[in-house]
Amino acid sequence: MSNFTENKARAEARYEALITRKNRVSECYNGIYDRYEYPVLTADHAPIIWKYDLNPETNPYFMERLGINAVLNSGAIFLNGKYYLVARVEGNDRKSFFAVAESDSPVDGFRFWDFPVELPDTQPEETNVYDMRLTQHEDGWIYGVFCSESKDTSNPDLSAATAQAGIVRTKDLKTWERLPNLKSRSPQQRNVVLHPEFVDGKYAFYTRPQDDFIQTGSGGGVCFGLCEDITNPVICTEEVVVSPRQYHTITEVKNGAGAVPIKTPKGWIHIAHGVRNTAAGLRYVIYVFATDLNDPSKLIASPSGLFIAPHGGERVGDVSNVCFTNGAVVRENGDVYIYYASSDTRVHVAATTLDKLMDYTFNTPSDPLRSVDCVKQRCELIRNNLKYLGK
Ligand code: M1P
Repeated sequence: MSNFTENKARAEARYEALITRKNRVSECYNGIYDRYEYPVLTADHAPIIWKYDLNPETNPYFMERLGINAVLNSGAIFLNGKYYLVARVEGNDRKSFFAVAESDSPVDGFRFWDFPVELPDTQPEETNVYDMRLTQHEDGWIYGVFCSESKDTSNPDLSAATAQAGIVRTKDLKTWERLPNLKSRSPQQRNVVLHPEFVDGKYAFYTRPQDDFIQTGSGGGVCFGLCEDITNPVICTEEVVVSPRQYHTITEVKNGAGAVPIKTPKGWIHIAHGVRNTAAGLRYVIYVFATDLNDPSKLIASPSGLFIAPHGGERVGDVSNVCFTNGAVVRENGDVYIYYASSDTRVHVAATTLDKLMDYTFNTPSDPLRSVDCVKQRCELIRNNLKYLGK
C-alpha cells in the first residue's frame, strides 16, 4: 500500500528541521578563524519540490524523481541586508547548475529559491557549469565567472574535456545576462576571478592557465591579466604569474584563485586553493596571499602553508580530502565569512575579521621551502617564547 502522505510529511519535517537548525562555533581553535559545526548547505538543503513529484497519482510511493547528489563550491555576496550563496548544485545525473540560497544569517538558515538559475543557453557545446565567483564590480554590475565545460571533440578519449571561463552579469541574482566566454592565450582556463575594481582603466582577471582539463602543465600558477571590454572579453596583456606553483609546497600540483580579493588598507587579500599529490590522491587545501593595492599583479605577502584544510568528517565525500573556496562575504563592521566546500560534497563557513585576516596574512612567516630552514624558523619562535616566559 502506498504511504505517500506519511513519507511526504516526514520528508517535509526533516527538511524544515535542517533549514531552521541553529549553527554553532565548533571547538577547533587556531585563533585565526572559527569553524562552524554544521555545513551551511548540503544536498539535503535542496527543496523537496526540486526532487519529488508531489502528485500522489503519478508518484504513489513518494519517490525522488530527480535526486541531488551534492551542493558545493559556492559564490557568496551580501546584498540588501541578506546573505546569498550561489552554489554549485550537482544532480544525480552528474550535471551541475547554479542555485541561489538566501539567509538573514551568515552561518545558518540558508534556503534555496524555488527555481535554480536558468543561464542563457548561448554555448551549445557547453555540457557542464560550476564554481561561480561573484564580483560586485565598480562598474555597477554583479559578475558571475564560472567554469564552462565542454567535450573536447578533437580528442577521441571519451573523457577528454575543455574548461573555459564563462561570464554572466546581473543586478539582482534573478536576471542573468550571458557574455562571451573569456578568451586568453591558454588553451584552457578554470578558477578565473574578476577583480572588483578597474586596473589601469581595464577589467582585471585572475586566471589559471592550463594545458589540459586536469593538469595545468606549463601553467605556472594563479595569473593576472587585463581586458579592455567585458562584452568582448579577451585578455589583452601577458598573463603574469602572481601566486606560483612551487615544489614541495601546498601548491605543487596546481593552485587557483578562490574568493574575490578582499580590499584592506595593507593590500588585496586572496583566499585561494592549492593542490598537492599524495599516495591517496590529490589533496586540496585553502591558502592565502596578498597583492599590492595599486598593482594587484604584484605579490606582497605569502603566509606559509595552508589556511584551511579539510577537518574530521570534512575529509570524506565524493572527492575526498578536498577543501575549496570560491566565495567570502566581508561586512562593514569587519566581519568576514569564508564559505568553503569539503570533499566536493557540502558547504561550510569559517568566520573571522578583517583585522585577524590582515594579521594572519602580513605577520605569518612565509614558507622557507626546505626542512632545515623550517626547523630554524620554528626554533626562533620557540626561543622567543622561552625568553618571553623567562626560561
Ligand atoms: O575536485 C576538486 C576541485 O577540482 C577542480 O579544481 P582545480 O581546477 O583546481 O583542479 C574544480 O573542478 C573544483 O570544482 C573541484 O572542487
